[in-house]
Amino acid sequence: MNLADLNKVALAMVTPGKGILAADESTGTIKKRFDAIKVESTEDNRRDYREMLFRSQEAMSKYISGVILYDETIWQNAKDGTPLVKLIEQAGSIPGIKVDEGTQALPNCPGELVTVGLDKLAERLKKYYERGARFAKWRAVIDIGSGIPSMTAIHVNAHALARYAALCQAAQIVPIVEPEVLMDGDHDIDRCYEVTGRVLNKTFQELRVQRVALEGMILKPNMVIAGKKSGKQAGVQDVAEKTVRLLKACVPAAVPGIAFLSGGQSDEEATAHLNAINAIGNLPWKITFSYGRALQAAPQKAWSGKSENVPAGQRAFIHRAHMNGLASTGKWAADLEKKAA
Ligand code: 5MM
Repeated sequence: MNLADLNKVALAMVTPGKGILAADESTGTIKKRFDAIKVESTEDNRRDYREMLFRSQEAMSKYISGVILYDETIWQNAKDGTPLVKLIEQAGSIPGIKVDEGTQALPNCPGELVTVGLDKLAERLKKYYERGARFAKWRAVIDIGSGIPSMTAIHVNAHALARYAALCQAAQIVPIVEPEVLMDGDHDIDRCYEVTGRVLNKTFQELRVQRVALEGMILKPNMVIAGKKSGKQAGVQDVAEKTVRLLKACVPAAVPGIAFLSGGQSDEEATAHLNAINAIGNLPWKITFSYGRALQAAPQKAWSGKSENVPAGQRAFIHRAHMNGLASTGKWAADLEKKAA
């Protein structure tokens, strides 16, 4: 492992003013997204949609440091035969790859999941590196509910995240470590704080046990936020302060960067929260976005599967990428959204 090079890539992924586009929806997830805009999820439509994003020159070169791809996409070519990976590289952005293979029910833990995909991962990483991937992503999913998460679910998922991260670094690939505490429940912000703390502590404990070099990784956590069904939603400043307080308590300063997931927040909420977190300032890590839905909902709607809508889809993507780029340095303001509208 060349740690200096891993650290260089990790720092590039969190360049101030830029963040990561999570375009790694598995076939089932992208079908759900396409169903919502009444587009059939064919291989060509998935390619056309992602090509539209990767050819958004302004967004890709100014605001997107890296793109997380799904296995199908990393091997796909654009309509003119150029590999999609090349489009990303030509825009000055870094290609990355989702390497987990989704979740399975965790035995003896009703309602809980464990992320799988470690088998043959070393061989897969080698092929992805040859294709151009310089970072990878693995997402663990922790749900909050009555009596969950169990210690077992937190432990097995943290263990798998660390196994994955160690394998990535051995393959000269920067691991994005994503322990996602879902915001689907009716829990309040304090319960999210408590659970996210347990999850982050266990994750870093496992990363240390498995000798992962913290300087060569990126953390992709959830923000500390109330569940979507909670009647007690926290304000933007409360989310920002509790998130920063928890991260300071759990995330070593050796980690170069933190890139949040959006987790089902609205586009503008995800931007406002990121902005408020960065506005607090004096943080030991660079903090940015690694959004899927909060970057793509608007371009998906604007595109709606029609080639004549590609410029509108690209405009919508450029706008969201720009807003989040500003939020990554605490320079976003709500009136910038209205101006664009
Ligand atoms: C883009 O969504 C990613 C893939 O999800 P599936 O593996 O379930 O298809 C997902 O891992 C994503 O990278 C993160 O959860 C962040 O996305 P959001 O939409 O929460 O910002």
